[in-house]
Amino acid sequence: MNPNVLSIVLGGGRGTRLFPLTYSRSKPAVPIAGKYRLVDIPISNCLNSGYNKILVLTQFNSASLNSHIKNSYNFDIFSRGFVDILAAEQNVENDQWYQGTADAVRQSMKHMDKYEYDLVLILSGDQLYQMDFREMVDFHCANEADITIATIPVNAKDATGFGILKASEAGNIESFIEKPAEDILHEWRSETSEKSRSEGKEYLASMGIYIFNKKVLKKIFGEDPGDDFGKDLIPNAMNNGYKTMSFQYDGYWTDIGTIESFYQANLDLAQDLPKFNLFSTSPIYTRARMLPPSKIMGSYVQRAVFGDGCIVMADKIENSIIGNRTRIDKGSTVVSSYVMGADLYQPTEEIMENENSGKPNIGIGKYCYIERAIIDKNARIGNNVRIIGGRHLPDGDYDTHSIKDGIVVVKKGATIYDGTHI
Ligand code: ADQ
Ligand code: ADP
Repeated sequence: MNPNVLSIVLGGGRGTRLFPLTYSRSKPAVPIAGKYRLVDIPISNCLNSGYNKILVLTQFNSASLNSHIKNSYNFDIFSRGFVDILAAEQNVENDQWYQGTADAVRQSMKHMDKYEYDLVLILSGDQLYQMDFREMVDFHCANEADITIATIPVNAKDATGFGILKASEAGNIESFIEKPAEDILHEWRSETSEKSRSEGKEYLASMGIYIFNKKVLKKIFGEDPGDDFGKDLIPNAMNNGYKTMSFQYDGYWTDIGTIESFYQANLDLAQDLPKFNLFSTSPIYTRARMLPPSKIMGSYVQRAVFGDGCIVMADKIENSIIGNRTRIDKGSTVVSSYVMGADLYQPTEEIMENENSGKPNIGIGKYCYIERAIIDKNARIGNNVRIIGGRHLPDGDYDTHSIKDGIVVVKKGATIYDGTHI
């Protein structure tokens, strides 16, 4: 069995939970792990599974996402495949944005009809995981399912944020509830594996990864006006007798839709044995940039991941991700932070000129201390700046930075002048 699969990446609504990283770019274009973009994760999983017909649905067709996709996914292996962006568009029948995940796919059906496919694989754009979708497709076909949902055991604390389901031993989903309230959660407990139970994971959550038979999806769209898969289409389809299966996944998977989860998932990559393996035989694809190697001078470095083309003279870099083209000057310390880097190198004359006039250069200046922060691209951090995130800081949004869950997020291109303390 080798069905023809069309993959759809749900690239996000406004991405408000990731604000200010999504202030000037669409969610799929948010940089992760020092050299990738969020959208590279689901796209790479598709390509590594042999599925090379991919549509990315987004509300904001930003130049940044377009240029990333165009520059990254055009080599020979895609000769019969493609990665295309479908942005919400107004037309004669519809002048609305996508109203939800199902509506985004519904509105894209007319474009999807141009392609030959048997199955639609629907993926979220804000999750970090490595999964071979062929196993899920085989499971779907072997069970002659109408719909298959990838699922994972989670604990009670996380369960209220997910679609929770109960399935038979064979994997038939018997009931489903989107984001159950805390007071009824106990009714949704499942028999999970011994290992999961020992980790307190007694609930089976939907990973928001779905396979639909093409005909079934079209039929459901005709019957159900609902806007969301989790809230409307999935529970309704089950009630209407469509065969819905649970494909249980037991690898690493995490949602990175909030600043805190995004920060944690990034920093985890710098640990001894990260749960997400960047050094795997299944590569994460991204744009090939032809940057020079990174240069590090006189720094104490512990648990850090560097992108390409960095120039680092810092005293200390610890537990941090340092993105492409980052420049960190003498005497500075960066701890538990994600520095995204820069889009360009400033010419040496400009750097000298700024040093003389007191304007901070792109990167981190001299004698700074940065802890528990995300520094977005092209930010200019002057000399003797102290940014120390932590629970003592209340959430807030300011000209140059935002604070969420104690994490200080310096905005893209912001200038933090010499001597500033945050
Ligand atoms: P959520 O993640 O809360 O729950 P949602 O916010 O609808 O669901 O997002 C799913 C994906 O679709 C995300 O990648 C999001 O960015 C994207 N998306 C949302 N609205 C969109 C729109 N209008 N246009 C394009 N893309 C859009 C879902 C399921 C739960 C499941 C979790 C797992 O509903 O049942 O447990 O995913 O993370
Ligand atoms: P974002 O990461 O915020 O989505 P973009 O994708 O819009 O950023 O920008 C990245 C690209 O833009 C890079 O290829 C970089 O070469 C180019 N770029 C951005 N700003 C400048 C600039 N000021 N000068 C030259 N190139 C730039």
